[in-house]
Amino acid sequence: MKILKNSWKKLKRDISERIRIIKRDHLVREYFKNNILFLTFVITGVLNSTILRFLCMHSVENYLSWKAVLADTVVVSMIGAFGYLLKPKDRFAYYFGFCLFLTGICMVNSVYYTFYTSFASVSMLSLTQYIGDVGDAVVENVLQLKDLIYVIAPLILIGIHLKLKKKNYYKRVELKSERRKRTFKSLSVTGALLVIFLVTLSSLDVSRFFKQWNKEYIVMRFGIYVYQANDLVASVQPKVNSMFGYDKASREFNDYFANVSEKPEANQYTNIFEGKNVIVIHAESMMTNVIGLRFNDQEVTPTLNRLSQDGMYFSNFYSQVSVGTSSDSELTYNTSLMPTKSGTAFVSYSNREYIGIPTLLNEKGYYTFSMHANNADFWNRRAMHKNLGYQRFYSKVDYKVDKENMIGLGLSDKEFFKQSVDKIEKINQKHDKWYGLLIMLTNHTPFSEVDKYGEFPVDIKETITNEDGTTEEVSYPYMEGTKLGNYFKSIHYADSALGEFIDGLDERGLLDNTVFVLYGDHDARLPKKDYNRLYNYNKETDSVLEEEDPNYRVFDSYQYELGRKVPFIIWTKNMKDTSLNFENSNVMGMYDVVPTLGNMFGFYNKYALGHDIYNIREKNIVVFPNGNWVNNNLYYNSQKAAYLPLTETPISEEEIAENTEYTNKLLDVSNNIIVFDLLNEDKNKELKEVSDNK
Ligand code: GP9
Ligand code: MN
Repeated sequence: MKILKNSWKKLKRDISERIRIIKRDHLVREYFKNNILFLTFVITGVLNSTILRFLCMHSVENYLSWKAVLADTVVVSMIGAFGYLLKPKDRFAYYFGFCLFLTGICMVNSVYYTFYTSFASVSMLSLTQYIGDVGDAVVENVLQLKDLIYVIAPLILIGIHLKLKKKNYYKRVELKSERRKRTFKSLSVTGALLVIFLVTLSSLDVSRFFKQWNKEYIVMRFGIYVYQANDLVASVQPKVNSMFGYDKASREFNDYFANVSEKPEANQYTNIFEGKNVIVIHAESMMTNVIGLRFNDQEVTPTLNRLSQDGMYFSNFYSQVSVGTSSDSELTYNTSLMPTKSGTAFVSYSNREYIGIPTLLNEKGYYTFSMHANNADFWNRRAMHKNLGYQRFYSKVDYKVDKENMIGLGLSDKEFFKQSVDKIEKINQKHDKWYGLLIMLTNHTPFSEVDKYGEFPVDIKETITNEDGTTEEVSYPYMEGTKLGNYFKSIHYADSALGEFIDGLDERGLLDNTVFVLYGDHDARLPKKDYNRLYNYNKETDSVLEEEDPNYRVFDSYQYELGRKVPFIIWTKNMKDTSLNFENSNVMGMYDVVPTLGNMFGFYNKYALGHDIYNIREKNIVVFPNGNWVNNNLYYNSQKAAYLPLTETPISEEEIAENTEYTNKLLDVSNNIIVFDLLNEDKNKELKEVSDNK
């Protein structure tokens, strides 16, 4: 009896389960039937974006990136949800219009990517030279079949539309309340997907989204539609920023430069390098604190040590970057202007007028070029290098990039330099005087490809003698396995690449009449706790010394800020033991490079914000984009309104107030120069006439 009862129960359960499934399937089918237009719109929109990633980025990881698929789904279904607010008869026009728009985005980007290995930007359309370039590109290649594949979306939508028309779908009557309900339901699902998307974002995703220097990354994680919307906002922002306040900005600008001389002030270094060729190294994430550092008696950076010992070495030199990192340091190095307060000069303000070192050297008969074996559109360099005056920008397409030669972001520095020597040799044969900037890449965060950097142990090795007289080698982990330790391995690689480059140039006689300049572009943003381990390692316990320990070295936030110094070196082959071979330890910033080098090479930019270090000497001050500043006496933190004295010299309240005011003024003037395009004489003449006539 009991068995019978149980079997009956089981049967009942099975039957109800089946009914539920049938019901559910029915519901699903119903849903598909009732929402076929919306779903077609969403699926084809997501499909197009996926095809675009597939055709452009050729890697499974990229085109099947679920984050991008999710983001695309959110965007397209959000647009789609509002279609339900319309009466059924008007719905097709709505979906079709948006479908064409989204298809257009995919097509334009597909064509653009073929030419520029990057995604399109709305801001580029405001650059006339770009319209020319892109226009030509489109005309020449309009027949590429792959760019037409995206029309599949509107075609499918038309197909579905015709079917629905036959079935009288559009004649249905839907009450306003029902339409609202359907919109709300679709938006709720979209909202849930959005939440899932947002919570899965990493901090790297978020930071790259806002910085916008790596468009491929944004497309890979956020999809093409979010990328384009993000790009649109970023393109409009500079226009909004420059809409108000021109008169005040222009007045302050004129006041600021009123007493600046039209000619440079001469000193003992004036024109010492006039007419010489120049090689400038933009050393990615190279910091001063590696100079002289050793592990197990091996130098971390033998090349850098040699250059700093045999050349003119500025040991108290700071980079002044903001969120634009590499590009900000290129801006300040070339123009002596500070990074902008919002956005980045390279990405948001590339159509402004700049006075760059290359432009000034072009005027002196130099041939100028830049080299970076990475995507030309990273940090919008294609446009900005041209704007700064580089006559030729050698980018990834000019290099042979094989899988075996890749480390981290792209072509390894060793291979980059090797191929660059050939190019420089050709340039040297063709041009009398030349100036070239080479941007390194391998020593880039996260410094994780340690197996590719070559052997460089950062442990502590010791030989101990046992009681029986035998010896054995012991090792304490020390910096092994830490990010800072990996950084040392990476910088050791970059340094050896640099060494090979110098040797390569020398072998071809390219150093004989050349001045070699090197700057670290910014610090490597390494964890404070790793520095603490570097300076306070207790090998007995394999941990950090207690703060009470007499050997404990304080490494607080001030030490961290001061430790962000980067090297700046001017070196020539025969400088060793001459009057130019010395260390200058006055505080100096990237913005002092234009006036300092200008004096040596005989060019001048009246609108430089820094100073020739040989005129200002120990009175110099370096301001940072966040309002902090440092001079030889103290480091001032503007957020905390606190400072760290660096010498015994007494510090007065007035000195702090004066320097803080100077910093704020300088940052304002610099920002206004870029936002209001104040170095553009033609434009400003026009604006002045308009305001005079008011
Ligand atoms: C990109 C490279 C790195 O091409 O210069 O830029 P960063 O991340 O240092 O700004
Ligand atoms: Mn950089």
